[in-house]
Amino acid sequence: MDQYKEEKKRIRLVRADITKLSVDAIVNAANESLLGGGGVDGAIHSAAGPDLLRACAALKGCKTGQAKITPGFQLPAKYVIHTVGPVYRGGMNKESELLASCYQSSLAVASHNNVNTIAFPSISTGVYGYPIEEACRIAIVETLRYLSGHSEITEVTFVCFSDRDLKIYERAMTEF
Ligand code: AR6
Repeated sequence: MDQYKEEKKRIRLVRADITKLSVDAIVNAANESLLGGGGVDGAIHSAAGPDLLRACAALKGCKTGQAKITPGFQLPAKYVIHTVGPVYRGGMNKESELLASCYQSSLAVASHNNVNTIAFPSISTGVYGYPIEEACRIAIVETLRYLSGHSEITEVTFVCFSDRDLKIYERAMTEF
């Protein structure tokens, strides 16, 4: 597909720990309480320090599919954009719309806060059980669509936590 040839050049795939990245904003795969958890959420809170939890508490939660922003505190990233992915319950419970909404909302919050470079983990594909082959197609297609209308976002990094996940993202990128 050549439709997104230019937008694809603004996407980067890496295998990394997202807490180490020096980008304008990293995205957190949070839960509706925004009060921390395991997985990437736990890693982000421990790297950012306790001020992040205080800032999150002031946000009074976040609905599934939406996104809210805080400073990055002790992280190299300037901001954390917290989004809440859907729990995967077989795929017939609006999971794909809600996951698409996470990417759309996070990118919109980025644009509104002068964020040019943003890094996403693979939202919902850990504890929340979303099959990564499907989830990463949603991540890629929603990002490409957004990038085509928003030149202010200059780079989107998809951060994979294993070689297996990176290979799945690399394969999916070739489909677009
Ligand atoms: N850097 C990049 N990716 C990571 C890191 C890291 N440091 N650590 C884990 N991953 P998960 P979810 C990957 O479970 O499925 C929390 O308790 C991981 O390999 O963190 O959206 C929240 O509070 C996987 O590919 O998030 C929620 O309750 C991806 O990040 C719940 O988990 C997402 O896995 C959210 O579940």
